[in-house]
Amino acid sequence: MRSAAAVSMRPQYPLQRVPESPLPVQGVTMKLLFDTDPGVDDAMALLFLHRHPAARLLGITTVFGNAEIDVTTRNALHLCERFGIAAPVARGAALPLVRPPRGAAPEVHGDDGLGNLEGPLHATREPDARPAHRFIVDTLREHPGEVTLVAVGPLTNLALALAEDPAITGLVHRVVVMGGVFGVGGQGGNVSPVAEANILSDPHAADAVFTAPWPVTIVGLDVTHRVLMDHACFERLRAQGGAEGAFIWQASRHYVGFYGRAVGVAGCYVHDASAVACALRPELFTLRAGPVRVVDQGLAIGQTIQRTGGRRYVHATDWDGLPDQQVAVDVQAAELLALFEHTLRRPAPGHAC
Ligand SMILES: [Ca+2]
Repeated sequence: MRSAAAVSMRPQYPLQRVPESPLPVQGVTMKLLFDTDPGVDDAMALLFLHRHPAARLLGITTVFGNAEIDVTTRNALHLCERFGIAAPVARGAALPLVRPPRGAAPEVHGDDGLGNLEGPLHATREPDARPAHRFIVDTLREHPGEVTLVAVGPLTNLALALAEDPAITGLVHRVVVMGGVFGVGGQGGNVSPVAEANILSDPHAADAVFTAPWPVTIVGLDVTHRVLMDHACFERLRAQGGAEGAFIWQASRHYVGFYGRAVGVAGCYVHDASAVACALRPELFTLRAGPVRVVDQGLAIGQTIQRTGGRRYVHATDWDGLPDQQVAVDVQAAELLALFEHTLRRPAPGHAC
């Protein structure tokens, strides 16, 4: 990985309209890349992708975040081996581009990043020889216009890929990000009053990703905090979800405990899997268009701000000339949860969720 100092934060793109991005026809396989920092909810999202019949996972790229990069990469490899996921895993960034790392989150995701599972987590497979950002560039070039890039961790790998090859903005089908919070309905952040964890972990990278001329959909806390997976759903997955469902139940015990103690909810919010759902079923979300910037210093570091309604401000021009991105402002939560559960559960004819 190149050093942070060598990375240009804002590659100079020719100003262009973000092309319309037609959705794949229903029933047609969707090619996806999954950028992730497993992470309990990352594991849930990965297994959701793995089990969905329309998803063709081309690769997994890892990033620091919920745990250190050695741990998140080991966890991705372990999940692939454990559940027969053939997609290659490419190891990504160990540190943010500019700011100091925030450190891992064992209080949320456990010391092993996967909820303190019993026993050592083995992985005999080796990662792809390429760093994650090069793997992303190569994959987008191999499948021009076809790949949906789902990113559910800090956005460092995506920013490095943009810096290395700005032309990838014209090669991706769509980018779907789990991150940020936009104050919809008074929703606040989860690591500061205004910041969400993935964005605060690398605000410079997030700003580079959101201001690049490619189609980005941002699934933030405004919607993920409306998708609450309750204890009954976890129990149904444990009983009827096969090996994946049993794993999700086991790995989520520590995570659900954190939510109960720290947030006061019974179950957990569905963060990363909501981004996967948005990639697979975007009609479940209400989106709002407008350019998005990220505060990269000071009291509000990590805050995501969208300029809405096409309004221009004479004395605030930092949003001018940037592409409209899509921010999720509402979600059909019950339908999303049903999609997740039905995808993970073994067929159980005559038994409704
Ligand atoms: Ca994550």
